[in-house]
Amino acid sequence: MASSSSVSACFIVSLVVISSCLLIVSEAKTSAAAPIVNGLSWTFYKKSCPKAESIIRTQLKKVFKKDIGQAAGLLRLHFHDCFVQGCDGSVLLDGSASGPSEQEAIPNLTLRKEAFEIIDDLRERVHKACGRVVSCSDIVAIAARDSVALSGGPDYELPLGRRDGLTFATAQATIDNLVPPDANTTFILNRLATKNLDKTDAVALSGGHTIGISHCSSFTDRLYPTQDPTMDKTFANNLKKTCPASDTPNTVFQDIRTPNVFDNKYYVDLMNRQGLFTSDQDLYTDKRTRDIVKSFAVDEKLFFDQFALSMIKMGQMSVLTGTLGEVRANCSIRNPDNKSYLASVVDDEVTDEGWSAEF
Ligand code: HEM
Ligand SMILES: *[C@@H]1O[C@H](CO)[C@@H](O)[C@H](O)[C@H]1NC(C)=O
Ligand SMILES: *[C@@H]1O[C@H](CO)[C@@H](O)[C@H](O)[C@H]1NC(C)=O
Ligand SMILES: *[C@@H]1O[C@H](CO)[C@@H](O)[C@H](O)[C@H]1NC(C)=O
Ligand SMILES: CC(=O)N[C@H]1CO[C@H](CO)[C@@H](O)[C@@H]1O
Repeated sequence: MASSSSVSACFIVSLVVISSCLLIVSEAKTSAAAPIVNGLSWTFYKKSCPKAESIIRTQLKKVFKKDIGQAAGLLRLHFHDCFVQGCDGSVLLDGSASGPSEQEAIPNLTLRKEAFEIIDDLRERVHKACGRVVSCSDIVAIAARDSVALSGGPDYELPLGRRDGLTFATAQATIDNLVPPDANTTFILNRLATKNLDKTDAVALSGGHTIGISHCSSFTDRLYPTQDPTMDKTFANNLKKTCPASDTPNTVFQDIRTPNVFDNKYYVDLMNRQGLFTSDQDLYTDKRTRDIVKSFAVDEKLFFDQFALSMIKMGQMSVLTGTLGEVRANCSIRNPDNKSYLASVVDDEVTDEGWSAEF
């Protein structure tokens, strides 16, 4: 961890000159980035599951070697989890007899099935190593970070310690909290403002569309019956070939330049009027966000640094910490109120003293 190694560097230096120690400490905080909410910590699993992050990364390297497309699915899963009811793993919960869940809402119908399977497989691996200590919501956050890093994007430390929610979000809450692809910039900025995300966050986070795919139905409103005049004509004609009708079950890449690489080409696409959704292209059309798009298109490092900051911010929205929520034994269902069930799935969670010592 950046923070712990810089603390020891500080100790050694402080024997010599105290002023350079202070300098190192403040630099370390900047590089660890972003303020963090109460209850999360940069070193949360240091004692209880020190290998958690390396187990996840090692496994995801194998998964992506077979199919790099899964990285996009995992990144999007974290976004959906956080926007609806906070980053509490609610997106993973199966619906129940009591009504439709987040999973059954329209936007979720295009979440990849494999993403859910990968998350629960990671959970099983981590719980085998450490017991039921690491939450599903943290695993989703780590997997999203690793998806970005292993696709060529920025790598960054994550504050951890999220707990899993006890309730799934309704299908209506999902629609009310996510952003539809036909949204304009006003809609996006207003909705993100309700989550304390500003226009720079909006433009940076939309850069997640530098990887992954989309189904025809998500953008054919820009092709039929009338073609969106803000869309490049050659680009539109190619989309029409793949999507001759809005219900064609085909998919296209979101970033035509480098579809599987996490880079800043998404913004170059926008400047060439090759953004796939209205929500993408309007960020370049709208005066309030246009210069941010341009700045990311010409400076990849600027985008990477901002993306990491915005992801850390998004990843802390309405998190449950401390004794709130639980650590699920199965990411798809909340823990049954049954001690022998929990004992039968995995070792029991470490004692309260065990994890509270992490703060
Ligand atoms: C501004 C709001 C956003 C809108 C309107 C939006 C909309 C969409 C839509 C409609 C799709 C395609 C679904 C399909 O047809 O298969 C999609 C895919 C995707 N989105 Fe977003 N999204 C937004 C923000 C984000 C954010 C913040 C991230 C992550 C940081 C993200 C990451 C992704 C990824 C990686 C995919 C590809 C998924 C895959 O290949 O399975 N999106 N998004
Ligand atoms: C943006 O979309 C909203 C509806 O969501 C609409 O009322 C508004 O007129 C649109 N603004 C512009 C500038 O197109
Ligand atoms: C988790 O729960 C789901 C839903 O009940 C079930 O289908 C699945 O087999 C469970 N997974 C494990 C690893 O027990
Ligand atoms: C508790 O879990 C055990 C082990 O899975 C199961 O055999 C038992 O039926 C469960 N009891 C209740 C009351 O759900
Ligand atoms: C990818 C995924 O899990 N999607 C779910 C969305 O909701 C439907 C209906 O419940 C589920 O069957 C899907 O599995």
